[in-house]
Amino acid sequence: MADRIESADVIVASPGRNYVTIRITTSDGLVGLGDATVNGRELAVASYLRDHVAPILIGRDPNAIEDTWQYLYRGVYWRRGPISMAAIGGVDMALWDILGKRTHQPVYQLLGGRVRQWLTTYRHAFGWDLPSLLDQVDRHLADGCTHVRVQSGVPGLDTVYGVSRTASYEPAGRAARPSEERWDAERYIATVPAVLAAVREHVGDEIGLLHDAHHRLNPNQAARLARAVEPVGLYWLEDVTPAEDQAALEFVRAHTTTPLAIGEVFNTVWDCQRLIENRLIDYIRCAVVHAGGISHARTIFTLAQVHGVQAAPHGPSDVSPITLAASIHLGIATHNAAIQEYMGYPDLVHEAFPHAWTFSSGHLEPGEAPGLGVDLDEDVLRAHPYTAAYLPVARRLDGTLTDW
Ligand code: CS2
Ligand code: MG
Repeated sequence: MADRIESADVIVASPGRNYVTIRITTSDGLVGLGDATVNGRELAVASYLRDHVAPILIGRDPNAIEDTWQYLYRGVYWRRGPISMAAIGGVDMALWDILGKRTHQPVYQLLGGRVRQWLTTYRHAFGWDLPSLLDQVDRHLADGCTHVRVQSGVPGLDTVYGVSRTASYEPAGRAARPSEERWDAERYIATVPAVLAAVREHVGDEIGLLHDAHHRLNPNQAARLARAVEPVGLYWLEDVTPAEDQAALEFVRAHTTTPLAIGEVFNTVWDCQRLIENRLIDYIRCAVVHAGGISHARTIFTLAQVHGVQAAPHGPSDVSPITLAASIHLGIATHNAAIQEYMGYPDLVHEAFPHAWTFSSGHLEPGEAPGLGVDLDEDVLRAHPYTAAYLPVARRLDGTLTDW
């Protein structure tokens, strides 16, 4: 009898931070892994998978990757959104992983083979003040990086997106409720251009500098910031406005030549079709896990290629090393993949998810292991159970709720 999906189990654990993993096993003993982590809503995805997806996967053909994607997307009627698309993303990654193991091929080969030898990456540098920020920038450059994302403190604000008072940055606080932060866009806009200019002065013109506005500006504020940083020559300015307001980027695009990137909160090609087809952005940033897996991220990146938009998959520490592996395999085989975000992981995460992919001298490489090349250390995962953690909520100085 042809092989069938025999079991699908969901592992929620917290080796340093919460991750959701789906493990699919076939009747001929192959095991595939997929990441289904949604930062701050992990249990929702775990339930979606355990209660509604795993039972209907049993008995299906593990080789029918596209049919399974359509079965889980169109077959559910209530479609799109981060929870369902991360669940589908996890299943999709696991099935590609299985196919690679069955054919003894790394996934990038199943996707058409290499278009490049390695993936250029960008790392995160942050600092409350300029000296501490430049110190982090210098460390990444010394490590061989050619692109660095730069986030700084803002005078008068106790918290700012992307900046930590410790050496590492994890936005999801372990607590039963989200923390609350105060935000002021005008103070931020008044601060950032000078910081970015100082970093440009420090690193010279050859280094790619990126900055993430994290969905916090209105269209006019976004256009003002994008224009103010034009002399810096950014590689990109990310998430200048709330992503669901695609029309906002028409306004911003009309006022600046600063390259624009967006997409980490998008879950399907229909969320960004207008942005891509009208060339309102230069980089589409969907995360493989949150955009329905390798199969659908490839759809998005292919549409982007048609319209001259480049792919730059989201790669924060709150997607697991399985998503990063999938991103690297997809990026190595995708012509318009420009750069891969690599925030890095604490040692415990690398221990929990042993992986064939490697990072060195600013480059990511997939390795040659069959499938995605990631495994699970179940002892480490068992020793670090899920702990409730939530992304912060942001309010303006007058208390109005705003975008974090
Ligand atoms: C950020 C993310 O890396 C990025 O570009 O926007 O780290 C984002 O803040 C987190 O994924 C939220 O969980
Ligand atoms: Mg971002």
